[in-house]
Amino acid sequence: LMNPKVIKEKSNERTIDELAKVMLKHTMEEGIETVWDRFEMQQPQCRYCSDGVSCSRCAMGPCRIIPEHHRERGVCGADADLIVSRNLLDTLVTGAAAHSDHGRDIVETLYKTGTGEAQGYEITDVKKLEKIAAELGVETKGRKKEEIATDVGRQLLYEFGTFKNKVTFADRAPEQTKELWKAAGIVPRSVDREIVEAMHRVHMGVGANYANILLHGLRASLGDGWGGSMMGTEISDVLFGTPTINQSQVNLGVLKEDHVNISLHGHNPMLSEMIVRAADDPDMKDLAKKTGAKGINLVGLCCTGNELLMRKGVPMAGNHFNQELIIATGALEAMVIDYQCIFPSLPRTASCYHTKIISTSEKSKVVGSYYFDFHPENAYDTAKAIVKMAINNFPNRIPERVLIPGKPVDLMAGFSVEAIVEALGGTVKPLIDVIASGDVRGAVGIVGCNNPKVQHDYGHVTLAKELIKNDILCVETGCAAVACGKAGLLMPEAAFLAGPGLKGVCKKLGIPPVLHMGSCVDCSRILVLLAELAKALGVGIDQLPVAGAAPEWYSQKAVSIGSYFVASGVYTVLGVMPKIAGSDNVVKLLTSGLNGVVNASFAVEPDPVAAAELITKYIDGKRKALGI
Ligand code: SF4
Ligand code: MSK
Repeated sequence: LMNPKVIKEKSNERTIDELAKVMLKHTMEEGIETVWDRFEMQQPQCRYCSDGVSCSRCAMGPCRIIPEHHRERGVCGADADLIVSRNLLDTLVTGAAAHSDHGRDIVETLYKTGTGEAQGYEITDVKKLEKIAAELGVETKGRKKEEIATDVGRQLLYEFGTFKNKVTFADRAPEQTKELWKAAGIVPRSVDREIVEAMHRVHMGVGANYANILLHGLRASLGDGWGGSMMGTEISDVLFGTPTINQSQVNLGVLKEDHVNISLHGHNPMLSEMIVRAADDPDMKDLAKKTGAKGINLVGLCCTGNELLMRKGVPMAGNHFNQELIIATGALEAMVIDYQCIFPSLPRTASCYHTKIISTSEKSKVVGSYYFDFHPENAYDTAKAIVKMAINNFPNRIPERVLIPGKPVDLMAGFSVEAIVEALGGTVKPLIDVIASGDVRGAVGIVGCNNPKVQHDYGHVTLAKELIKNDILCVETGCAAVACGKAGLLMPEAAFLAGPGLKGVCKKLGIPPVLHMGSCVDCSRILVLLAELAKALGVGIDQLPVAGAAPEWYSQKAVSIGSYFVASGVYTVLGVMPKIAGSDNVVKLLTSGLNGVVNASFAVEPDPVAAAELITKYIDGKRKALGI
């Protein structure tokens, strides 16, 4: 058993989220293992793997590059540059595949909604469907929305394959940006092709030129950002509604002691939107009352939570590192998971409480969870069965073990590009005007996850606070947005922390200095916003006074996001070093060489205060180049 002083120190060191601190203390006292404990147990982590110079790609290996012991090549002859670049491409396309497969699931749901095969889904945003139809050349005149949806779905599904040879949404980028892609040979041809080709290129004896491998990584990431992810975002909007500005609440305090609490965790709104509808079913509400609960309380986690928060204002329980802590409250009847960012050990955590972990994706079965075979065809019935299971678990709760650690914080969310443009009065011009006048110096997209290498939420919150102080508007997605929500930065009142120019703009528009733009796939919303701004100014994205940052990233998806930001012309600062330090050439290419290709590059800066300085300097340089 740990001594109380150590417990207190550790909870303070591990997170800045005040309610998470309470829960961390509780888990340590109760002997419940968390991500931070496992991270500690993994120390020291392998130096060769950390530097990216270990390879176990084929059966002649595993190999490691250890120059001081004259091990300069793997058995096949691959040197450090090749091993590092192949590993990085592998990581990147794992992320691109995750996003894009999510996008495909959504597009298939649209298609099946059109053909009448899907159960319970509707086409909610017809205007957006028609806009996308026009981009794809799908006829809309005199046709039913279901017919249009079927054709739009079919056209987008073609873009995963090789026949069409086009990712239509990439046409949304400004001409200057597309010219850079053409010159570099990185125009994405199809969503799946770039990913599969990457797996081909990393096979032993195929790609042997590190620069060529990394360039393909940029192309695959563009297929994700402007393809798979953008489809995920856009078609989710068509099915479930384009987000509008709303108010809700965030942190573990959103749990209700007298309600059946169900958390929705993962990424894809296909299932969680149905759970929202099922929980509203009068039969379910009655059943909840019969078990002695006052009602059903749905709360979000990670990006499924962000999807629901953006569109439905469903309260958000927390980000990536809150997923174990919410179980330890003893007040959670069920955690419903779809896929991505779900700790495989959750059923182990849940086994210490009455919580049921309910998995729903064939792709993401988890040992120890209850599995429901969820498909668009059985969506509503399955959602009801899941809600019923959660309700029936309410009597198993042990009231003496319940610890809801505090009160929730208010936040504002729903800043889709459409909502931002509406708040600006119908065009992006007012935003350009305040950037030109210097009231807003620029904008930064802060995205990504939590990582135990960084104090939980510290990177996100500190960077955002430093940037807004410098009159730089922040737009955020994923766990970064949730971190800032918990810290109170997603409310208009947070404008008092901003510099005078940004403060004035926020006050005038009634918006926060940090805007929540959605889930990880919604980083594509940031691309669309950048494209709109660049086109209005008649420049490429690389010329805008903007930057990207991922202060606490951990996932392969974040590597793809960072890469499509850079490939689109956005300088991007990472708070965690990728596994590339073993190759000076790869480091050089990514941190400076790409400037000669896409006019943007990566930087790594673990200290968020120093990262803010870097970014501010960069933005000032871009302003100067634009003559503003
Ligand atoms: Fe070793 Fe080359 Fe095989 Fe990698 S691909 S494990 S470096 S032999
Ligand atoms: S959930 S990818 S931890 S942002 Fe999208 Fe959060 Fe990162 Fe997952």
